[in-house]
Amino acid sequence: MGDLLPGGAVLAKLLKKGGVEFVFGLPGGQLFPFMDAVSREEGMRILTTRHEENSAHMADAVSRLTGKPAACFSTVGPGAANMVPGVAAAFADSIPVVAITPNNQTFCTYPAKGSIQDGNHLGLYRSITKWNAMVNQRERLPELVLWALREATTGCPGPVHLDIPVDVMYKTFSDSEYEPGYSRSSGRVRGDAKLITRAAELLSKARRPLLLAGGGVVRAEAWDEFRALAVLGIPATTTPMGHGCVDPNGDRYIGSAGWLGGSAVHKALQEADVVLAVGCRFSGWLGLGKPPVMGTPGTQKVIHVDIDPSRIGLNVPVEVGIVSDAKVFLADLLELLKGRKLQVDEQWFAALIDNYKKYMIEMEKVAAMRSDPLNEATVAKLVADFLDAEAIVAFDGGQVMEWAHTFVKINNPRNKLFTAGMGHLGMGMPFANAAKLVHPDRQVVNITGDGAFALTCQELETAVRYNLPVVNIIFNDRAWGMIKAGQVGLYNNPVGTDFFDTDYAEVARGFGAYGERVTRAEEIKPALQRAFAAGKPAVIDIITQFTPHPVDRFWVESVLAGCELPVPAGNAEKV
Ligand SMILES: Cc1ncc(C[n+]2csc(CCOP(=O)(O)OP(=O)(O)O)c2C)c(N)n1
Repeated sequence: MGDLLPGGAVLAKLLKKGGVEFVFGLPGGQLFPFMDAVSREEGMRILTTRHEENSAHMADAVSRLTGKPAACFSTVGPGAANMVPGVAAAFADSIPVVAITPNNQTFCTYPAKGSIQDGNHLGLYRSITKWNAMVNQRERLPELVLWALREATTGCPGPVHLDIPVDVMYKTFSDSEYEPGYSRSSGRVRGDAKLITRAAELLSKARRPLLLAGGGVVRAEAWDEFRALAVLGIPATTTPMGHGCVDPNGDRYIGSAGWLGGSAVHKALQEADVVLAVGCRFSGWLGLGKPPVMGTPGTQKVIHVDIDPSRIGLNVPVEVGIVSDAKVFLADLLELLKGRKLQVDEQWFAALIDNYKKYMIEMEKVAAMRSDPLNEATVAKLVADFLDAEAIVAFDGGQVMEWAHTFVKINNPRNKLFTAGMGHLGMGMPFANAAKLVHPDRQVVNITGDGAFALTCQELETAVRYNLPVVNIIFNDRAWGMIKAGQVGLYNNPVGTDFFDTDYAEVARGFGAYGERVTRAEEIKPALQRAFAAGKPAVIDIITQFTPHPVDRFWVESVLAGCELPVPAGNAEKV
């Protein structure tokens, strides 16, 4: 018989077996065996954050960047509650994360008897995870950890949660008990050949076909196959989750990221006669597949490919629904389409490309305007121009996020960090910190609003402690800009949306990071150079003013669709 290991150490070994390398969390007494074991386990790293939400955000980001699951942990009760927002953001985007909470002893939980920090974590996490369980018996720990990993990473992926009573965490196991094999399905789910043939026929006859990549293409690492399909001469775009699957430098680019992509994407989504949507769920970024973002349901033939059968046909009626992994589907389709003569209306395609070019010219005009304080287009453009092609960019904040989407070119989906499902303000810094951990040699920036930044700015200490020299670029309009604009547009009454003028450069210095405040356009590039040269986490606090964006109308038209607005939507969009 080998060593006896506490449950926490068994948990660490099993997570490693399931491919988990990074574990993020915030300590509590129930977690000592686990933290001790992870720190000693070769090939694993444990990092602590300054708020549990950010542990979950960091695990989420690692999973997006590497394609492998990562884990996060919190303590009992308040810690478990604090970790919820980060797990919820991963759930909304189908990202595999293993969230671990300890709980009080088996003899006094479920139902709880009033121990300190008692919490029904199972109930708390049920609605924000794909699967969750309590380890209700010491013997079941190995089985349930492996089950959790299997659930997180197979089918449509997603976060899972394990609630582990502290006595299970400390009780010892012999090696015959803790070394079960980890078996899970391998290979990829292949779609029905007849349906793929039908999809190929529809596409090859379509006059206005449109290829649409969602997060499923990214998860399946199928962006090369998607691009190969686009090369055949079919217009292609993406959802915000699939952003990067289309080459933004190609001469037939029309924009990406659902309605954030601007007028040509919108035109393509409305006018296409056949839409091939791969790994996409027709979320709000596509107007749930309806006007004003897409055509009237039923007027467009939709070929919907997803790993999850329950999503097919949910928001839009489909002509062909194919349950498949994105990568094998795209390869199969490519084989069928190669050599076929497509019927794409070239005039239509040319009009889309022209529309995109004109849209960008208009956007550049806004960026070229000089104002005091600077407008957000100017700042976004100057930052985008500065970045390397391989920079990893976190998109945080409200209005700033729209302007960043306009100018930052994403050539690889794993260069973009954005919580599309939740639109979760504050994710930028923890996501960027995780990116620097995974890719220490790449430029990593967090483009954010002042409101979003202050939600998680304590993570500057985490970045300093682990030497993660991320550059945080704050568009500081001293307000919840996007929300204030909406209040003004609809009620002419901004309520609680203006801030005190906080000097975030000074805040950064307080945390031991590099900080600089910028007020003029010509200072931006030198400030970025100094921030990257600083060799430590940095904050550039740029004084800006709210700048309306042409896609603002979609917030009103889709987010507030069906509401009785106090003024016509047309007035609200002029905010
Ligand atoms: C966690 C969270 N809380 C609230 C919101 C609602 N919200 C959306 S945009 C926005 C304002 C963002 O302000 P800021 O980050 O300063 O960016 P700006 O709009 O000023 O560019 C708010 C509060 C949200 N999306 N996420």
